[in-house]
Amino acid sequence: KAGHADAAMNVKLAPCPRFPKTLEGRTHAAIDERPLIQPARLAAMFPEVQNGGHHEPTSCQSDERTAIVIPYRDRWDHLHTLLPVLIPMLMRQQIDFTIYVIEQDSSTTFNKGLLFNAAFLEAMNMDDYDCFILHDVDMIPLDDRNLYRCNVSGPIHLSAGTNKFNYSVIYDGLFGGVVSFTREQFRTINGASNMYFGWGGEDDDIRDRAWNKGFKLLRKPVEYGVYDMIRHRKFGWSNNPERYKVFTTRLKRQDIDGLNTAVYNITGVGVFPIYTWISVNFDADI
Ligand code: BGN
Repeated sequence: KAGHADAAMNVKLAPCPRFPKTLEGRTHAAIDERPLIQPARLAAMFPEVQNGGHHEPTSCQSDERTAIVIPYRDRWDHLHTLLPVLIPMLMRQQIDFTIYVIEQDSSTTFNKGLLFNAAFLEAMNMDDYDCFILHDVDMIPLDDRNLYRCNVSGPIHLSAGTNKFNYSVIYDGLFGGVVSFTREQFRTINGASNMYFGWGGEDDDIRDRAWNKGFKLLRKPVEYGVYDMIRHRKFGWSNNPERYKVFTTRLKRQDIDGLNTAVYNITGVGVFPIYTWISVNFDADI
């Protein structure tokens, strides 16, 4: 009996190292060299990735379960340019991850905050995650030293530098692009505001929710917190003119507008080989 216990102990995996040896550092591929790879081929390229877009390290025990949340509408090319970079990077980083594409399936103006809330609630229904990476679909990570992990002292802004802003932090409060929240942080801040329709402001709002609840705001160094943003066809076409007005009352609304008031309809769930796809709409009278 004791022998069996010993054998069982031996197969128990060691904790994953803080800095995996599999990291490669900064990539030098140019943005227009990045191919769009359709899902069937992606699935064939990464047979280790399980249904729903799940993978966990096989050589060590990860201490964090991570949901990658990608808000989406009508950006097939962006999504399938991001994934061929993101999936192998997360595997090199030895992250225990599941990829969620959260699609706004309605013609109402895009609402990223509400998509974040819906994805958080639905992902937590499907499984238990410790860490959420909120990831714009057009942000291609350039350096795998930018570990996709959470930190208990505060949410992390991972996309410090992008090509669009010459790889520098354009203003100190910048908090958009790619950010991470622990499950508890996201719950404590009551998630994101549901009130930003269209481009701009929702990221400044979620940043202020975090400091308002006493979290430190962390940022990766631009040495490796770097991304290429895929060029949009018509950049800024749906700038939200109302955003300044909504922003003014953000802290008063924090506890009454967010995760606890997110209203959406699920119109489809697909557990595909490389991602879990959840479609929602925010249409009236639901
Ligand atoms: C800011 C936007 C951010 C955006 C960055 C970078 C606003 C403030 C509205 C109250 N903020 O100006 O949302 O991520 O630019 O493009 O518009």
